[in-house]
Amino acid sequence: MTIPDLSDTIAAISTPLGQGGIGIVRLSGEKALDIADRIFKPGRGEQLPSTLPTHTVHYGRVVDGDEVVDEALLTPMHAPRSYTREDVVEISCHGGMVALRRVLELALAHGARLAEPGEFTKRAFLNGRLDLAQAEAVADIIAAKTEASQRAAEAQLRGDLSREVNDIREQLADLLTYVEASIDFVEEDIELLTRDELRRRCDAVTEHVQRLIETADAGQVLREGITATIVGRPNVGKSSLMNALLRTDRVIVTPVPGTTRDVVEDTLNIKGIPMRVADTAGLRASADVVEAEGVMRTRQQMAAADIVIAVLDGSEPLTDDDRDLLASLPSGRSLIVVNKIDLPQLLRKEELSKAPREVQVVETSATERTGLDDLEETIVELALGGAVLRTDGVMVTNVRHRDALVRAERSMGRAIAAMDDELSEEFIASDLRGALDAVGEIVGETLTEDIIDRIFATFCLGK
Ligand SMILES: Nc1nc2c(ncn2[C@@H]2O[C@H](COP(=O)(O)OP(=O)(O)OP(=O)(O)O)[C@@H](O)[C@H]2O)c(=O)[nH]1
Ligand SMILES: [Mg+2]
Repeated sequence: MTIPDLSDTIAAISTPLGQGGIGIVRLSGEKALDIADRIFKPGRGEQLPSTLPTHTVHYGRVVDGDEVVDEALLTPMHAPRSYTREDVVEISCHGGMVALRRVLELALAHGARLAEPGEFTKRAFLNGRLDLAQAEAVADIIAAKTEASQRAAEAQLRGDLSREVNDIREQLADLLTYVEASIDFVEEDIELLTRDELRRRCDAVTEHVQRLIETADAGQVLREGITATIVGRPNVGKSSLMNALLRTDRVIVTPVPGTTRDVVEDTLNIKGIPMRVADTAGLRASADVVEAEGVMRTRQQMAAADIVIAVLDGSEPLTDDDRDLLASLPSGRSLIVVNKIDLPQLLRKEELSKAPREVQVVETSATERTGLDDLEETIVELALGGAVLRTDGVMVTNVRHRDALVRAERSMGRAIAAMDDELSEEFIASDLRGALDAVGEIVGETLTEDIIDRIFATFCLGK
């Protein structure tokens, strides 16, 4: 990997765009302190920002020549004790867009370059403060939608995943050394590690890799969340159920069938899993033009969602529209909700066999708020598909990491097969190296620059 030019000093607004009490302009690089000297006058005394002690906060004014741009607080953080390991200056000014832009423009006018998205974190990575898995965790923390996903990202930032990955890399590197040594010493007929011992240790590494892969299904659900669509014929209580899950009156509910005409989406937290849920227009065959369009959108939603929640009205016998819906439920990712169980029940349960066999049935009353816990549990079960959400231990949440582990596992499989077939050491060594490279991608040891650039490009500006 070629190291990109780190000599530029970068600057960006690091707080969200919009109005806020305060906003922060951040600078990082060799000229950060020098630029601060030119645009910031500390409140008392004639001291220049570059002479102030590191990690201290100073009141003063941002100035453009003689003109005062804003009152602000300045925090210098000298290299290497900073986020990027470079000299960093943070200027906290008033959080209006005009003030922030002017401070940023001043920094740019005095020699800084506008930072690219994720460039501060990229520098932290390139300067060895974080490895790639940890750097990715920074973006995950910012994007986390539930406490559980935030906790998983925080553990990754702390280095929990990196430690396990580095442990695997060390073991692989050891094995590779033995195998390569036995290639070099083949004439002397020295066997540094017996084939049995080598085989045993390869199995152990493979198992470790597999243990991590096993956490990835749940991990991905936790990081990326799932999407669910609530469908059913008009008036069965879809919107009421959506509101009950959200614990708000987000969607309009009326006794008139056909109330919801478009797809209404919101995000909720289901036992720690972020879920994007969509309430849809009731499905029925005969409908006006507007409703027909709604029905079409409902079908699109159904096709795209991870989970389809089909709602039936327990207080009425099944209708033809219900039967059509049950027959069209995608198997493996649907569940049936029999709603309105607070009313006398006229729905005959035997008829639910119209649905694919494995579809689970949950009974609720959206208005009385009963059965919701059961519903949430069933949704989580379906989302995880047998995978377990761990509250302790390392979890692989990132598809990129999972993909690297799967490739490592395959390489290990080939290495073990080569041993079993008593092939020469060269074959075993090449597969072990393949596994080592694959695992190294997770922490960023073995990746090309453009892939690394692509990873950081998904970060937000100013991070
Ligand atoms: N008794 C009872 N009434 C319910 C329940 N859930 C919903 N309702 C009522 O059923 C009617 C329709 O509810 P909605 O939530 O608007 O139904 P919907 O499926 O979204 O209907 P459309 O948007 O028209 O497709 C309203 O009058 C609700 O108060 C329930 O569990 N029990
Ligand atoms: Mg509705």
